[in-house]
Amino acid sequence: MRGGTSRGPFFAASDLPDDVAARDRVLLAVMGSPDARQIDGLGGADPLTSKVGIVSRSSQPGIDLDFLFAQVLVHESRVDTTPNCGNMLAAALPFALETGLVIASSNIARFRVRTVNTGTLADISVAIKDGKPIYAGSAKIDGVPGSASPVNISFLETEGSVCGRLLPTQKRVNRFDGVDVTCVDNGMPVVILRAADVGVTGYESRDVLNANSELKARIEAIRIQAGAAMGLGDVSQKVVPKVTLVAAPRAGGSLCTRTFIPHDCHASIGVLGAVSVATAAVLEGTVAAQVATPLEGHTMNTRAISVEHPTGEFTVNFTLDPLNSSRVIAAELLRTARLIMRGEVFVPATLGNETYGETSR
Ligand code: NQM
Repeated sequence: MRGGTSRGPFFAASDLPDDVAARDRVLLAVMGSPDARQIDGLGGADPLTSKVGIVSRSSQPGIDLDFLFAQVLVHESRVDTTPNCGNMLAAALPFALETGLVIASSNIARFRVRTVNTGTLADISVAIKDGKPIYAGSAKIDGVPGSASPVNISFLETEGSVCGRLLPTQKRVNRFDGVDVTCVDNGMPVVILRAADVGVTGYESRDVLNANSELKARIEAIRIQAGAAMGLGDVSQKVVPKVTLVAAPRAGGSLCTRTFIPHDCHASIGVLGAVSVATAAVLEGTVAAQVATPLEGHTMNTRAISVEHPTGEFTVNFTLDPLNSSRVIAAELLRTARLIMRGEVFVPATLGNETYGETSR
């Protein structure tokens, strides 16, 4: 399925091994990792297309579906389920409708989905016909060609999803290696720094930034210090926190971003990465707020932040606590998704100690 600007296979949890180590061996084989080209599997040789969604009915009261996101590393024999992924999440409900995990009869299917990785909740709605998702439509998201039917996602209280606190260092600004940073977690732990402070403009293309190994080494050193200060321990082997370079907007948005996830520059920006950066932009004094121009037209308890990224922009609409305007109650955004194929994926007959007799579906 394509979910937002990401793509990967989705599985019913009941089709995968219960044992986590065995499950990860299967996922690595499915995607063809570790290998730069993922030549022996389905992975797209890029972190954005080396992702897996695992869906099941939730046993929690008031929650319809559980969605587990797995980042399958391209170059390493490792699967990371620490972070959320709001892009892959956009395909979870269409997958559940396709496979009968949930059944809906009206024109709009609206279900509450828990991202198991961090316990984050989201209300998701899609248009349906005869119980199946409608994929064609006029909604456009930057980073995906053409248009499609909207997937509306309303994230509820994503504060401190991985780190336990919205501002995990309890400060709006920290300084590492002489550079001011803001560490935030509103669905995704992100370290935000001014592009100009690390010697770039923040308007460079993804390819130019990916080729800048000096910049990458500098931000990785900052990320490792920030990760420890955010309570995440040694993050050198983890895909969080992400790093976002910010600069003043230049296309009518609120601020301009280039995000590293965490070692490759994102083609656009992650969903919850955007929610976290946009949240920092509404908190006075943060590095993001220092370069941001909020959009006009907000009310007492709503704000819209348009996050510019390498392939366009991403708008996040916030509902703030009326009693405390630095507290986000809900973040709403638009994604699209599409069923690309359905079928069986084959893994090698023997993985570790298990024998799969050639197939795993
Ligand atoms: O931040 C990329 C993506 C993501 C994650 C990443 C995401 C999110 O674009 O919610 O969607 O940050 O690794 O899929």
